[in-house]
Order: sequence, then C-alpha cells, then structure tokens
Amino acid sequence: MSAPIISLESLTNTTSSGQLLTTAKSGGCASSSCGSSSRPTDMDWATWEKIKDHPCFSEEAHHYFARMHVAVAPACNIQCNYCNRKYDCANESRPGVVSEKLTPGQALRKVIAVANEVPQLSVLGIAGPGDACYDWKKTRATFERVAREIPDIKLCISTNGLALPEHVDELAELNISHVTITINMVDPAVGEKIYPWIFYGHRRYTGMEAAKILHQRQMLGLEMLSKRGILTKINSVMIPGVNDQHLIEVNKWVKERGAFLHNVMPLISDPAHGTWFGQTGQRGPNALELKTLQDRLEGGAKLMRHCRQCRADAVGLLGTDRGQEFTLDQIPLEPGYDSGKRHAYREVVSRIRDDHLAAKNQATTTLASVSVRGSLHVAVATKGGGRINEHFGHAKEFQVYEASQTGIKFVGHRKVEPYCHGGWGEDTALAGIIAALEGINIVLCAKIGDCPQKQLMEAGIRATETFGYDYIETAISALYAAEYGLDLSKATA
Ligand code: CLF
Ligand code: SF4
Repeated sequence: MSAPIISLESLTNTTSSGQLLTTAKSGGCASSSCGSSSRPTDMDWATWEKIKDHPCFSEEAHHYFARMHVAVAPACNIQCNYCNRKYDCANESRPGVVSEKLTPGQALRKVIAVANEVPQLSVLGIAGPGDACYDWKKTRATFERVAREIPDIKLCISTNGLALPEHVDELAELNISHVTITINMVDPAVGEKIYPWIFYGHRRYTGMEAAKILHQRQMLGLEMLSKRGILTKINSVMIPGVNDQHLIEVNKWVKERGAFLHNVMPLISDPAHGTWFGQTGQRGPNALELKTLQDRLEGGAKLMRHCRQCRADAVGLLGTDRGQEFTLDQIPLEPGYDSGKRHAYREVVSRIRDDHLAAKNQATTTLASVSVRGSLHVAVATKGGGRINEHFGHAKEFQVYEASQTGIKFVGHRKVEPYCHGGWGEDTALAGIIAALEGINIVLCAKIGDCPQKQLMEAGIRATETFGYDYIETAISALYAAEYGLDLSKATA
C-alpha cells in the first residue's frame, strides 16, 4: 500500500522538530535504515551512500534534498570568455548574478541559520564567486568551521581545476566528498577560444600555452580525485560553434579518468552581462540543441540533466532558491545549531523513498506492458518529494519527463514566469509559459483554472489536475498507457 502523502510543504513549514518527528512516525516504519532499498541496481553501496542525499549528484535525491552555497571565495586565477568578474563565477552560477560575499565566520553563521530553518539541507557547496581552490584559505577555513558544528553535512566544491592538484590531499583530509571541475575542452586549440589567459605559478600565460597548462592541470586533478575515491562531476559549458561537437571528446576523456557525472550546461550569453562572448554576439544553445547533444552523449560518462545553474549563494531545493531569505541582515548574530528538524526530515524521507521506488517500479511495468511504441513529453509542476504538488499558476519551472516503452526519463526543466499574480492570471505570463512548453504533450499540476487550461489546449498542450499529489511516474505511466492502448482507471482529463 502506498505511504500516506506527506507534502513537502507540510514538512518544511512545520515549526518544531517534535511535530516533524510525529509526522515521520505516522503511518508506518520510521527507522532511519529504511530507504536503503531505493539504491539503483546499477550502483554499488559505497557510491549510493555518497550520493543518496546529494541533490546534484543524484537526480532522485534532488526531489528531497537541498544544497546551499556560501560565497566566500572571490579570487580567480583564469579568465573565461563567458565571465565578467563583476559577477559570480559563471562556471557554476547563473551569469550576471552578484552574491553577498562572506568571511568564513559569516559563512558559518549563515550555514547554521539555514540548517535550523531548512530541514532538507544536506550539502554545503562553495562555488565561487571566484575559484574555490585558488581562494583556498577561505574555502578551507569555512569547511573546517562548518564541519565542526554540523558534522553530517556533505561538503562540496566547484573549481576551474587549475589550482586543484595542489589541494587534492587537503580535500581528502577535510572529507570533501564531492568535487566539480569545469572542463570545456581537451584540445588546447579549442581552449584558446574560451580562455584568453590564466595565472599560474606567479605568471600570466595566454593563448595555446595557457589552454595547454589548464588542460593538463584539469586532467591531473581529475585523476588524483578518482584515485582517492572522491566523486567528481564535470561541468561543461556548451558554446555553439566553439566546443559543442568537441564535448563528445570531452565526455570520453573524463569518463576514462573516472568522472562520475558529466553536466553539460548551456552558455547563457547576454551583452548586458559584459562578457567577451556576450559582447561579440556568441549565442548560447537553444533547448533542442542542448538536448540533442545530451542525447548523443548517452552511453558515455553518466549525464546530469537536472542542473539549475544556481547562484553562488543559492539556498534550498534545486529550482527553488531561498537565498534571499538568508542574507546577513536577516539572520541571528550568534545562532546555535539545532539538529532536530534535519534529523526528523530524514526520517520522513527514508520512509517515503521506498514507497516512491515501489511506485516507480510499478510505472516501469505498466510502460513495458503497452504494445504500441510511442513517446510522451510531460511537464510537471512540483514542489518536491517526487509528487505533482504545485499549482499551475504558482510554478516557476516545470520538470520535463520523456516516457517511452522502456521507461520514464527526467530530461530537463523549463523556467517560467509564474502565471498567477495575487490571485489573478497574467496573460503575458501565460504566453511565455506556452512558448516555454514547446514540444510538451501534457502538463501535470495540482490545480489549474479553466482559462489557462483552455488556452494551453488551443496551443496543442493538454493540461490536467487529475493526477494532483500522485507520484510523477505513477501519473505519467497511466497517461502513457491511456495514450497507447491500455485501459487504466485514470486517464487524462
Ligand atoms: Fe553546489 Fe555544485 Fe556542489 Fe551542487 S550546485 S557546488 S555540485 S552543491 Fe548543482 Fe547548482 Fe547545477 Fe551546480 S544544480 S549549478 S550542479
Ligand atoms: Fe569567471 Fe569562474 Fe571562469 Fe573565474 S573560473 S573566470 S570566476 S567563470
């Protein structure tokens, strides 16, 4: 039998850890050993333990767990043509965004404040605003202080890789379990089109020489991390006409050197950001070009498709940034850490997860029993927990799934301006949402009004609240079966 629905909202809005624990214990087993069977069959136990609560390294975990970034590392040792130093490191953050820079002491204060308020918090990442390895002293001091106060938080960094090799031993010693390296090329001839200069060994290098050094350091750093069992994700910025085709080669190289994940991100290029690429008219890829490349990379290093190109001060579940609630002026001066909410939340998730996995397996069986081959592109409004639990009008993004006889795949997300403003629908926002949902067959949400539903239908997109609060996979498999021949009890409205 399905576990009772516990909405993420009810968990995260609960004010006391006692209430959370009551929720956790309601309706069945609340042992923290539960959830263990939700390990994917193609993964060993040790790897599963490392990723099961990391929202970036596991697509499944991103429905439940949150990360936060602290912007403690402003200095950088290279220049990327898609970066303007006025803003944060665009290797991991959305370009054009400025974060509140913190000292390690302020960062600790912020992490404690967030951990007390956001029970989903599982990972602390340092992703700039410059390079975490180059600005090492502040990175190290921050991790040391946080690990002392909150020992069970996972530590994660993102780096361009140039200063990585000299810090790998310290990363291991500090128990930093997850590292991201941005690798945009393995051929310096491609690299010189992306990096005008680097600063290395007290010297500035340019052109081919710079790209060659960067490439060698990135490969060395990756190999060293793999040897020490630190999980590595590779971010690559897809730059049409510069490295888009070349990323196939990059994928091969990083797979051979032990990378766990490859995250191909679209270049976001805007003249207003003042970057070289922005000012010279270099465009980013459109959604279809990105997906086409990602599809070509299937079978190589495992792909990450759920990246949201966060800010260097992002807080919360991926896709719902709460960073602006935790600026220094809003948090206590000396917060004391209370682990209660985070522990209670884990109890709840461990139980829900097994139930979710059973629902997924059932969905796969349903899909396999459909005799007609087909595909369905579904956009889902969700607040997390793997359920269809967001109203159409409140959605800031839709998660996109592709269903076929072989299974249901998360393939990305589409950001939108929410349709509903203070109880009223906004027509211009709806036009934007319809444009963003190009290629989608069906929208699933918890609630939708007649007016937007009708306008979506006129644009050839069905929308339904029939499956509100169901698991995403349960709903999609029922829709797929209804579409391609099985007579299930639930069909599209
Ligand atoms: Fe942060 Fe990056 Fe660690 Fe995640 S983000 S340092 S690996 S904790 Fe995640 Fe954000 Fe994408 Fe980065 S969604 S931009 S991949
Ligand atoms: Fe900018 Fe990051 Fe590149 Fe440094 S590594 S230039 S901060 S994008």
